[in-house]
Order: sequence, then structure tokens, then C-alpha cells
Amino acid sequence: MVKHTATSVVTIDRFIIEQERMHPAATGQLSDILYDVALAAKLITNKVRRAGLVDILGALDSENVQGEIQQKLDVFANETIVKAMDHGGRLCAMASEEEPELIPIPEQFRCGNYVLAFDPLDGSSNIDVNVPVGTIFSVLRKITRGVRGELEDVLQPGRRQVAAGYIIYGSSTMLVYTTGHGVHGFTLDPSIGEFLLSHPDIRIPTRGRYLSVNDSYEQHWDENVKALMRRYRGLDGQQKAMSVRYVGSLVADFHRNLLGGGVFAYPSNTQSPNGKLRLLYECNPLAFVVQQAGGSATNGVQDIMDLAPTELHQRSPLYIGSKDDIETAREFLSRKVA
Ligand code: AHM
Ligand code: MG
Repeated sequence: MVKHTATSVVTIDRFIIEQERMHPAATGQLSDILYDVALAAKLITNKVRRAGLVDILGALDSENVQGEIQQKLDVFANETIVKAMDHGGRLCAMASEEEPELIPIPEQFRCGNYVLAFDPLDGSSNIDVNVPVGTIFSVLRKITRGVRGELEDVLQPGRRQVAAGYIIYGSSTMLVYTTGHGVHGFTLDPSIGEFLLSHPDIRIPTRGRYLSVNDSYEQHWDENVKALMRRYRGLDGQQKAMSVRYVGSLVADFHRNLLGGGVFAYPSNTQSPNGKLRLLYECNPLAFVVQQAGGSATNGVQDIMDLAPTELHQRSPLYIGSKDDIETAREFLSRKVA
């Protein structure tokens, strides 16, 4: 990696170019995908930042008064990403949490060698209460032979991702991504409309401070999950208690734990045996990011990135974060349930 000092101003575009130059065989297609993701992130930021103003401004805006229905932000984010990405000639198909089927590239556009899976606005129910939300994305190489992408191209294990990351729309907007050469974070400077390198080579501490889990499901957890949570909370006297922090917005919880260390867990429970989170565009991309930062991710039994997906919207239990804390999860969750 090209070393930048703390005072260098490095835009995301320059960083992507520098990374590409280090791989002489690179065609530039992946770089173009990342540029387009960054552009979509700026457009979505703009809209998210005005979320609370919609009703006030809407009342002053004649078009809105005449009954134009405000588009929901998650629908807007979905369309923004599709429109930013579909014509670049780099992708052969897309998959989104917002759309039941594979999203084809329109006939009039060329197809490329990659597929993109994304959650356009995760945690969007939090918008109304001004809590951070995020976009999560995963890029895979096409494996089928035809020109257009097929379902099989998206249904690949996370281990085959070539890039992944997320955008957090928080007190500032940040884009964090990996192409398998470390994890790098960029903060959007709204005054110049540029993402600037702010967190080069992020490393997650091997043990963490934070535990993020929704323990209102405790009554539905199996005994192993209950015992694991007691361990994390220091209740069995075997380790220092972790601090519980749960925003309920995956990107926000993950981002905090990536920087400060810790675990995010969404276990299976008797009501949802596969938890809630989606493998292709929530678990896999964050698993790639955390692995590149020195952490790991499991469903309790297998590494997240080794799971072989069979469905576009399949769910998986998720334990993700600091390496040693996830090792503890593996230990507890592999025990035979009495
Ligand atoms: P969504 O994709 O419908 O927004 O749901 C995903 C969100 C995550 O951001 C968050 O981690 C989780 O749901 C919270 O779920 P719960 O309220 O069950 O704890
Ligand atoms: Mg989601």
C-alpha cells in the first residue's frame, strides 16, 4: 500500500487508482464499480440528510402540496444504486434487499464481469428517530458463461468476494471498503463533495470492549447462546464484562465495534431459526471487511464466508467482530445442546 502521512489529503478516487496500479493485471473494472458506489453514496447522503425536513419543505413545495407522494428513502436508495451502476458496463447483474429477484442489466447497456449484491438502506426504520443507517455492498466475479448474469453468479460463497464494504450515514458519512488488501475508511467532506481517506488500514482489536445484541430475544435462545452471552457479560466470572451497546442499525453497531473492538451478534432463536440478517448483502460483505481488519465472523458452526448460498434472500445467524471474542462464540456454540 502507498503510505500516506496523517496530513496527506487523499481522495477516494486517488486511493482507488493507487491501489489499482499495484496490480498490473487489473482491468480497471473493479475500480469503476467502486467509483460508482461512492457516487451513489453521495446522492443517498444528500437525501438522508434532508429526511427530517421533508414534511416542512413539502408544505412549501407546490408539487408536494398537489399530492406528489414522497418516496420512501429505502426505495430511493435502491433506485439510486441501480441507476448509478447499471450503465457502466462493469456489472452483469445486481441483487438488492429491496427486490425479490435478480436485477438484470437493461438490454441497451453492455455487461461486465462482476455482480453486485447490496442492501440499499439498512436499518431504515431508524430514519424517523435520527439514528444512523447504512448501505452494505458485495462484489463478486461472474462465473457463468453467458453475457448476462444469472442467479448462480450471485449465489457464491463470501470467500469469493473481490470487494465489499459499507457506507454509514452518521454524524458524518463514511465509506469503508476492502478489496482484499486491508480495510480503508473515507469520510465525506460535504463542503467539497469528496470522500477523503480518514481511516487507512483499519485493524479491529483482538478482544473487544463492546457487545451488541438484542437480548429481548433471550427467552427464545438455546442454552449455548444464553451461556455465551453470560460469558460476554462477565456473569460466569471468566472474563471482564463487555459493555452492551445496541443501536439496532447493523452498520452503526458493526462500525463502532470494528473501530473499538467487540462482537455484534444476531443469534438464531426458536422463532427465527436463521436469525434475521441476510447472507449475501449483510453478513458476507461485513465478514469480508472484518476478516481483512483481523477479525472474524461465524454463524456459530461455520465461517460466514464458507457458507454456500442457495437463495438470494437467505438468512443466517451472525456473530462478527474481534477474533478472540468470536473464537469464544465458536467454542460455546459447538457444544452439544443438552
Ligand atoms: P432491515 O434490513 O429490515 O433494516 O433489518 C435489519 C436491521 C439491522 O440493521 C439490525 O441489526 C437488525 O435489523 C435489528 O433487528 P432487531 O430489531 O430484531 O434487533
Ligand atoms: Mg437490511
